[in-house]
Amino acid sequence: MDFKLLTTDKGSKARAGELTTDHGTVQTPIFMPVGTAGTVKGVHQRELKDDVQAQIILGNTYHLYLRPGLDTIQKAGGLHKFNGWDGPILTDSGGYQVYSLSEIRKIKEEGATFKSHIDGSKHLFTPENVMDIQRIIGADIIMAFDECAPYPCDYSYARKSMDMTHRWLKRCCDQFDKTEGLYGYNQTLFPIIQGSTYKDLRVRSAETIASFEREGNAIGGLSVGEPAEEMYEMTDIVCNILPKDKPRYLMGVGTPVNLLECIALGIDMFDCVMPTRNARNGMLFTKNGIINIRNEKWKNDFSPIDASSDLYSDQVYTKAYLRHLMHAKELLGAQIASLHNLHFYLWLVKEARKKIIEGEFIQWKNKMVVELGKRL
Ligand code: PRF
Repeated sequence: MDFKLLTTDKGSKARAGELTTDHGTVQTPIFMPVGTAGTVKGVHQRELKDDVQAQIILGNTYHLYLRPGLDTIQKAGGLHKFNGWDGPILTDSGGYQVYSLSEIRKIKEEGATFKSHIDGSKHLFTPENVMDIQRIIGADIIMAFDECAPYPCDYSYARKSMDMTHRWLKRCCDQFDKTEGLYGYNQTLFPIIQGSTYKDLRVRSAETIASFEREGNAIGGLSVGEPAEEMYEMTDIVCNILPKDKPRYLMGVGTPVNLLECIALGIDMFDCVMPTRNARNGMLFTKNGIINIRNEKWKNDFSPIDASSDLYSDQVYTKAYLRHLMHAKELLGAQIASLHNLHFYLWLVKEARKKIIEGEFIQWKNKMVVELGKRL
Protein backbone atom coordinates (compact mmCIF):
# COMPACT_ATOMS: atom_id res chain seq x y z
CA MET A 1 0.00 0.00 0.00
CA ASP A 2 1.10 3.54 -0.68
CA PHE A 3 -0.25 6.82 0.69
CA LYS A 4 0.53 10.21 -0.80
CA LEU A 5 -0.47 13.31 1.09
CA LEU A 6 -1.25 15.85 -1.64
CA THR A 7 -2.62 18.92 0.17
CA THR A 8 -3.03 20.02 3.77
CA ASP A 9 -5.65 22.71 4.30
CA LYS A 10 -4.45 26.03 5.72
CA GLY A 11 -7.63 26.87 7.62
CA SER A 12 -8.02 23.45 9.27
CA LYS A 13 -6.23 20.10 9.58
CA ALA A 14 -8.08 18.64 6.57
CA ARG A 15 -6.01 16.68 4.06
CA ALA A 16 -6.36 15.47 0.49
CA GLY A 17 -4.45 12.35 -0.39
CA GLU A 18 -4.21 9.25 -2.52
CA LEU A 19 -4.11 5.71 -1.19
CA THR A 20 -2.99 3.00 -3.59
CA THR A 21 -3.60 -0.72 -3.16
CA ASP A 22 -3.05 -3.59 -5.59
CA HIS A 23 -6.76 -3.27 -6.47
CA GLY A 24 -6.60 0.42 -7.33
CA THR A 25 -6.26 3.95 -6.01
CA VAL A 26 -8.57 5.74 -3.58
CA GLN A 27 -8.88 9.53 -3.41
CA THR A 28 -9.00 10.65 0.23
CA PRO A 29 -10.88 11.79 2.22
CA ILE A 30 -13.13 8.86 1.37
CA PHE A 31 -16.29 7.22 2.62
CA MET A 32 -16.40 3.40 2.38
CA PRO A 33 -19.85 1.85 1.87
CA VAL A 34 -20.41 -1.03 4.28
CA GLY A 35 -20.81 -4.46 2.71
CA THR A 36 -21.21 -6.44 5.90
CA ALA A 37 -21.92 -9.86 4.45
CA GLY A 38 -19.97 -9.24 1.24
CA THR A 39 -22.76 -7.11 -0.25
CA VAL A 40 -23.57 -3.44 0.11
CA LYS A 41 -27.22 -4.10 0.91
CA GLY A 42 -29.55 -3.48 -2.03
CA VAL A 43 -26.89 -2.22 -4.43
CA HIS A 44 -25.18 -4.29 -7.10
CA GLN A 45 -21.58 -3.85 -8.18
CA ARG A 46 -22.21 -1.90 -11.38
CA GLU A 47 -24.35 0.60 -9.49
CA LEU A 48 -21.74 0.82 -6.77
CA LYS A 49 -19.05 1.68 -9.29
CA ASP A 50 -20.88 3.73 -11.92
CA ASP A 51 -23.71 5.38 -9.96
CA VAL A 52 -22.47 5.65 -6.37
CA GLN A 53 -18.84 6.00 -7.54
CA ALA A 54 -17.59 4.05 -4.55
CA GLN A 55 -13.81 3.61 -4.53
CA ILE A 56 -13.37 1.13 -1.69
CA ILE A 57 -15.88 -1.00 0.21
CA LEU A 58 -15.91 -2.66 3.60
CA GLY A 59 -16.61 -6.25 4.63
CA ASN A 60 -16.95 -7.84 8.07
CA THR A 61 -14.82 -10.71 9.30
CA TYR A 62 -17.45 -11.71 11.85
CA HIS A 63 -20.23 -12.12 9.29
CA LEU A 64 -18.20 -13.68 6.48
CA TYR A 65 -16.54 -16.16 8.82
CA LEU A 66 -19.94 -17.33 10.10
CA ARG A 67 -21.60 -17.27 6.68
CA PRO A 68 -20.76 -18.37 3.98
CA GLY A 69 -17.63 -19.49 5.90
CA LEU A 70 -13.96 -19.46 5.02
CA ASP A 71 -14.01 -22.62 2.96
CA THR A 72 -16.35 -21.09 0.38
CA ILE A 73 -14.50 -17.75 0.26
CA GLN A 74 -11.16 -19.47 -0.18
CA LYS A 75 -12.52 -21.75 -2.91
CA ALA A 76 -13.90 -18.67 -4.69
CA GLY A 77 -10.38 -17.18 -4.67
CA GLY A 78 -11.06 -14.52 -2.02
CA LEU A 79 -13.76 -11.95 -1.42
CA HIS A 80 -13.06 -9.88 -4.57
CA LYS A 81 -13.68 -12.93 -6.75
CA PHE A 82 -16.60 -14.08 -4.64
CA ASN A 83 -18.60 -10.84 -4.77
CA GLY A 84 -17.40 -9.42 -8.08
CA TRP A 85 -15.97 -6.15 -6.68
CA ASP A 86 -12.49 -5.78 -8.15
CA GLY A 87 -11.63 -2.50 -6.40
CA PRO A 88 -10.04 -2.11 -2.95
CA ILE A 89 -11.71 -3.80 0.03
CA LEU A 90 -11.18 -3.30 3.77
CA THR A 91 -12.35 -5.83 6.35
CA ASP A 92 -13.14 -5.01 9.94
CA SER A 93 -11.75 -7.54 12.37
CA GLY A 94 -14.81 -8.53 14.34
CA GLY A 95 -13.48 -6.52 17.27
CA TYR A 96 -16.72 -4.57 17.25
CA GLN A 97 -19.29 -7.00 15.83
CA VAL A 98 -18.50 -9.71 18.40
CA TYR A 99 -19.53 -7.30 21.15
CA SER A 100 -22.46 -5.69 19.39
CA LEU A 101 -24.06 -8.69 17.66
CA SER A 102 -23.18 -12.05 19.13
CA GLU A 103 -25.07 -13.41 22.11
CA ILE A 104 -22.79 -14.61 24.86
CA ARG A 105 -19.28 -13.27 24.81
CA LYS A 106 -16.41 -13.69 27.19
CA ILE A 107 -13.32 -11.59 26.74
CA LYS A 108 -10.08 -13.01 28.08
CA GLU A 109 -6.42 -12.40 27.41
CA GLU A 110 -6.46 -15.20 24.86
CA GLY A 111 -9.32 -13.70 22.85
CA ALA A 112 -13.11 -13.45 22.74
CA THR A 113 -15.51 -16.39 22.84
CA PHE A 114 -18.95 -15.75 21.41
CA LYS A 115 -22.10 -17.43 20.21
CA SER A 116 -23.16 -16.94 16.61
CA HIS A 117 -26.22 -14.71 16.15
CA ILE A 118 -27.19 -17.05 13.30
CA ASP A 119 -27.24 -20.53 14.84
CA GLY A 120 -25.97 -20.16 18.40
CA SER A 121 -22.76 -22.08 17.68
CA LYS A 122 -19.75 -21.23 19.87
CA HIS A 123 -16.54 -19.66 18.50
CA LEU A 124 -13.27 -18.16 19.66
CA PHE A 125 -11.62 -15.15 17.99
CA THR A 126 -8.00 -14.54 18.91
CA PRO A 127 -5.62 -11.92 17.48
CA GLU A 128 -3.87 -14.75 15.63
CA ASN A 129 -6.88 -16.48 14.08
CA VAL A 130 -8.48 -13.16 13.13
CA MET A 131 -5.33 -12.38 11.09
CA ASP A 132 -5.51 -15.83 9.46
CA ILE A 133 -9.22 -15.36 8.73
CA GLN A 134 -8.62 -11.97 7.13
CA ARG A 135 -5.79 -13.47 5.07
CA ILE A 136 -8.34 -15.94 3.69
CA ILE A 137 -11.05 -13.33 3.09
CA GLY A 138 -8.34 -11.41 1.24
CA ALA A 139 -9.17 -7.72 1.75
CA ASP A 140 -6.51 -5.18 0.76
CA ILE A 141 -6.64 -3.54 4.17
CA ILE A 142 -7.31 -5.64 7.26
CA MET A 143 -7.94 -4.48 10.81
CA ALA A 144 -6.32 -5.48 14.09
CA PHE A 145 -8.42 -7.40 16.62
CA ASP A 146 -9.44 -4.96 19.36
CA GLU A 147 -11.98 -4.47 22.09
CA CYS A 148 -14.35 -1.56 21.55
CA ALA A 149 -15.24 -0.50 25.09
CA PRO A 150 -18.90 0.36 25.64
CA TYR A 151 -20.07 3.89 26.45
CA PRO A 152 -20.23 4.98 29.16
CA CYS A 153 -17.30 3.07 30.56
CA ASP A 154 -15.49 3.61 33.85
CA TYR A 155 -11.85 4.62 33.75
CA SER A 156 -10.50 1.40 35.16
CA TYR A 157 -12.31 -0.76 32.57
CA ALA A 158 -11.31 1.57 29.72
CA ARG A 159 -7.64 1.45 30.75
CA LYS A 160 -7.52 -2.33 31.14
CA SER A 161 -9.36 -2.85 27.88
CA MET A 162 -7.05 -0.47 26.03
CA ASP A 163 -3.95 -2.16 27.43
CA MET A 164 -5.27 -5.52 26.28
CA THR A 165 -6.02 -4.11 22.81
CA HIS A 166 -2.37 -2.99 22.70
CA ARG A 167 -1.14 -6.46 23.72
CA TRP A 168 -3.45 -7.99 21.14
CA LEU A 169 -2.00 -5.65 18.54
CA LYS A 170 1.48 -7.03 19.13
CA ARG A 171 0.09 -10.53 18.58
CA CYS A 172 -1.78 -9.38 15.44
CA CYS A 173 1.40 -7.86 13.98
CA ASP A 174 3.52 -10.94 14.78
CA GLN A 175 0.99 -13.24 13.13
CA PHE A 176 0.37 -10.95 10.16
CA ASP A 177 4.09 -10.43 9.52
CA LYS A 178 4.90 -14.12 9.49
CA THR A 179 2.13 -14.98 7.02
CA GLU A 180 1.41 -14.01 3.43
CA GLY A 181 -1.61 -13.25 1.32
CA LEU A 182 -3.10 -16.26 -0.45
CA TYR A 183 -4.03 -14.67 -3.74
CA GLY A 184 -0.93 -12.94 -5.09
CA TYR A 185 -1.59 -9.33 -4.04
CA ASN A 186 -0.48 -7.42 -0.95
CA GLN A 187 -2.49 -6.89 2.21
CA THR A 188 -1.79 -4.32 4.91
CA LEU A 189 -2.73 -4.26 8.60
CA PHE A 190 -4.13 -1.16 10.34
CA PRO A 191 -3.97 -0.98 14.16
CA ILE A 192 -6.82 0.59 16.16
CA ILE A 193 -6.64 3.26 18.86
CA GLN A 194 -8.98 2.80 21.85
CA GLY A 195 -9.24 4.60 25.21
CA SER A 196 -12.93 5.47 25.50
CA THR A 197 -13.52 9.18 26.23
CA TYR A 198 -10.48 9.64 28.50
CA LYS A 199 -7.96 12.12 27.14
CA ASP A 200 -4.90 10.60 28.80
CA LEU A 201 -5.84 7.11 27.57
CA ARG A 202 -6.38 8.40 24.03
CA VAL A 203 -2.95 10.05 24.10
CA ARG A 204 -1.33 6.86 25.36
CA SER A 205 -3.16 4.72 22.83
CA ALA A 206 -2.31 7.00 19.90
CA GLU A 207 1.37 7.00 20.90
CA THR A 208 1.42 3.23 21.31
CA ILE A 209 -0.36 2.60 18.02
CA ALA A 210 1.91 5.05 16.15
CA SER A 211 5.00 3.27 17.56
CA PHE A 212 4.04 0.11 15.64
CA GLU A 213 4.72 2.07 12.43
CA ARG A 214 2.13 0.30 10.28
CA GLU A 215 1.08 1.77 6.92
CA GLY A 216 -2.14 3.32 8.25
CA ASN A 217 -3.89 3.87 11.58
CA ALA A 218 -7.46 3.63 12.79
CA ILE A 219 -9.48 5.17 15.60
CA GLY A 220 -12.04 2.93 17.27
CA GLY A 221 -14.29 3.19 20.30
CA LEU A 222 -16.00 6.40 19.15
CA SER A 223 -19.52 7.04 17.89
CA VAL A 224 -20.76 4.50 20.43
CA GLY A 225 -23.23 6.82 22.15
CA GLU A 226 -21.04 9.66 23.43
CA PRO A 227 -21.96 13.28 22.58
CA ALA A 228 -20.57 14.43 19.21
CA GLU A 229 -18.42 17.06 20.92
CA GLU A 230 -16.61 14.35 22.88
CA MET A 231 -16.06 12.36 19.71
CA TYR A 232 -14.53 15.42 18.02
CA GLU A 233 -12.34 16.14 21.04
CA MET A 234 -10.96 12.57 21.12
CA THR A 235 -10.46 12.58 17.34
CA ASP A 236 -8.57 15.86 17.53
CA ILE A 237 -6.30 14.59 20.33
CA VAL A 238 -5.27 11.48 18.44
CA CYS A 239 -4.91 13.20 15.05
CA ASN A 240 -2.39 15.56 16.64
CA ILE A 241 -0.27 12.53 17.59
CA LEU A 242 -0.63 10.22 14.58
CA PRO A 243 1.98 10.51 11.81
CA LYS A 244 0.96 12.90 9.04
CA ASP A 245 2.22 10.74 6.19
CA LYS A 246 -0.15 7.83 6.87
CA PRO A 247 -3.90 7.50 6.36
CA ARG A 248 -6.21 7.83 9.39
CA TYR A 249 -9.44 5.87 9.49
CA LEU A 250 -12.25 6.80 11.90
CA MET A 251 -14.32 3.65 12.34
CA GLY A 252 -18.11 3.63 12.19
CA VAL A 253 -18.61 7.38 11.66
CA GLY A 254 -21.08 8.91 10.94
CA THR A 255 -23.62 11.53 9.88
CA PRO A 256 -22.76 13.89 7.00
CA VAL A 257 -21.99 16.61 9.59
CA ASN A 258 -19.72 14.19 11.53
CA LEU A 259 -17.81 13.45 8.32
CA LEU A 260 -17.14 17.12 7.57
CA GLU A 261 -16.16 17.96 11.16
CA CYS A 262 -13.78 15.00 11.32
CA ILE A 263 -12.29 15.71 7.88
CA ALA A 264 -11.49 19.15 9.33
CA LEU A 265 -9.63 17.38 12.18
CA GLY A 266 -7.49 15.33 9.79
CA ILE A 267 -9.43 12.09 9.15
CA ASP A 268 -8.97 10.45 5.74
CA MET A 269 -11.28 7.41 5.81
CA PHE A 270 -14.76 6.67 7.14
CA ASP A 271 -17.31 3.86 7.07
CA CYS A 272 -20.80 3.70 8.49
CA VAL A 273 -24.01 1.73 8.03
CA MET A 274 -26.01 4.95 8.37
CA PRO A 275 -26.53 5.80 4.67
CA THR A 276 -27.79 2.30 3.84
CA ARG A 277 -29.52 1.39 7.11
CA ASN A 278 -31.34 4.72 7.39
CA ALA A 279 -32.25 4.57 3.70
CA ARG A 280 -34.16 1.36 4.36
CA ASN A 281 -36.20 3.27 6.97
CA GLY A 282 -36.89 6.15 4.60
CA MET A 283 -34.29 8.66 5.79
CA LEU A 284 -32.62 10.52 2.92
CA PHE A 285 -29.59 12.79 3.30
CA THR A 286 -29.44 15.78 0.94
CA LYS A 287 -27.42 18.99 0.47
CA ASN A 288 -30.31 20.91 2.04
CA GLY A 289 -30.95 18.64 5.00
CA ILE A 290 -32.64 15.40 6.02
CA ILE A 291 -35.87 14.09 4.50
CA ASN A 292 -38.09 11.38 5.95
CA ILE A 293 -39.61 10.21 2.70
CA ARG A 294 -42.36 8.28 4.52
CA ASN A 295 -43.96 11.53 5.75
CA GLU A 296 -47.40 12.64 4.53
CA LYS A 297 -45.73 15.80 3.28
CA TRP A 298 -44.33 13.97 0.22
CA LYS A 299 -47.52 12.08 -0.70
CA ASN A 300 -48.22 14.16 -3.80
CA ASP A 301 -44.79 15.68 -4.40
CA PHE A 302 -43.94 14.72 -7.96
CA SER A 303 -40.56 16.49 -8.06
CA PRO A 304 -37.45 14.32 -8.55
CA ILE A 305 -36.00 12.68 -5.43
CA ASP A 306 -33.05 15.08 -5.75
CA ALA A 307 -33.16 17.60 -8.59
CA SER A 308 -29.57 18.74 -7.90
CA SER A 309 -28.12 15.22 -8.19
CA ASP A 310 -26.62 13.61 -11.30
CA LEU A 311 -27.67 10.14 -10.13
CA TYR A 312 -30.02 8.46 -12.61
CA SER A 313 -32.48 7.17 -10.00
CA ASP A 314 -32.59 10.57 -8.22
CA GLN A 315 -33.78 12.10 -11.49
CA VAL A 316 -36.21 9.54 -12.89
CA TYR A 317 -38.09 8.72 -9.67
CA THR A 318 -40.20 11.20 -7.73
CA LYS A 319 -40.53 11.74 -3.99
CA ALA A 320 -44.18 10.65 -4.10
CA TYR A 321 -43.23 7.43 -5.87
CA LEU A 322 -40.42 6.61 -3.43
CA ARG A 323 -42.78 7.33 -0.52
CA HIS A 324 -45.27 4.92 -2.02
CA LEU A 325 -42.62 2.20 -2.46
CA MET A 326 -41.55 2.60 1.17
CA HIS A 327 -45.11 2.31 2.48
CA ALA A 328 -45.77 -0.70 0.23
CA LYS A 329 -42.48 -2.26 1.48
CA GLU A 330 -41.36 -2.71 -2.12
CA LEU A 331 -37.73 -3.81 -2.58
CA LEU A 332 -37.13 -1.05 -5.12
CA GLY A 333 -37.79 1.55 -2.43
CA ALA A 334 -34.88 0.36 -0.29
CA GLN A 335 -32.70 0.15 -3.38
CA ILE A 336 -33.45 3.68 -4.62
CA ALA A 337 -33.04 5.18 -1.15
CA SER A 338 -29.74 3.33 -0.55
CA LEU A 339 -28.39 4.46 -3.91
CA HIS A 340 -29.39 8.02 -3.12
CA ASN A 341 -27.71 8.11 0.30
CA LEU A 342 -24.51 6.39 -0.81
CA HIS A 343 -24.23 8.64 -3.85
CA PHE A 344 -24.73 11.61 -1.56
CA TYR A 345 -22.03 10.48 0.91
CA LEU A 346 -19.57 9.91 -1.95
CA TRP A 347 -20.47 13.30 -3.42
CA LEU A 348 -19.87 14.92 -0.03
CA VAL A 349 -16.35 13.56 0.44
CA LYS A 350 -15.45 14.28 -3.19
CA GLU A 351 -16.63 17.86 -2.80
CA ALA A 352 -14.71 18.17 0.50
CA ARG A 353 -11.57 16.97 -1.29
CA LYS A 354 -12.08 19.49 -4.08
CA LYS A 355 -12.50 22.32 -1.56
CA ILE A 356 -9.38 21.23 0.34
CA ILE A 357 -7.36 21.32 -2.88
CA GLU A 358 -8.85 24.69 -3.86
CA GLY A 359 -8.12 26.11 -0.38
CA GLU A 360 -11.78 26.81 0.37
CA PHE A 361 -12.59 23.92 2.68
CA ILE A 362 -13.29 25.64 5.98
CA GLN A 363 -15.71 28.29 4.67
CA TRP A 364 -17.54 25.62 2.68
CA LYS A 365 -17.60 23.20 5.64
CA ASN A 366 -19.02 25.82 8.02
CA LYS A 367 -21.79 26.65 5.56
CA MET A 368 -22.56 22.99 4.81
CA VAL A 369 -22.89 21.81 8.42
CA VAL A 370 -25.76 24.28 8.94
CA GLU A 371 -27.60 23.04 5.84
CA LEU A 372 -26.92 19.33 6.34
CA GLY A 373 -28.41 19.29 9.84
CA LYS A 374 -31.79 20.73 8.82
CA ARG A 375 -34.95 18.59 8.83
CA LEU A 376 -36.97 19.10 5.67
N1 PRF B 1 -13.40 -1.38 16.56
C1 PRF B 1 -13.56 -2.12 15.42
N2 PRF B 1 -14.50 -1.82 14.52
C2 PRF B 1 -15.31 -0.77 14.75
C3 PRF B 1 -15.19 0.03 15.90
C4 PRF B 1 -14.17 -0.29 16.86
O1 PRF B 1 -13.97 0.36 17.89
C5 PRF B 1 -16.19 1.01 15.81
C6 PRF B 1 -16.50 2.06 16.79
N3 PRF B 1 -17.20 3.14 16.24
C7 PRF B 1 -16.88 0.77 14.61
N4 PRF B 1 -16.34 -0.30 14.00
N5 PRF B 1 -12.76 -3.17 15.19
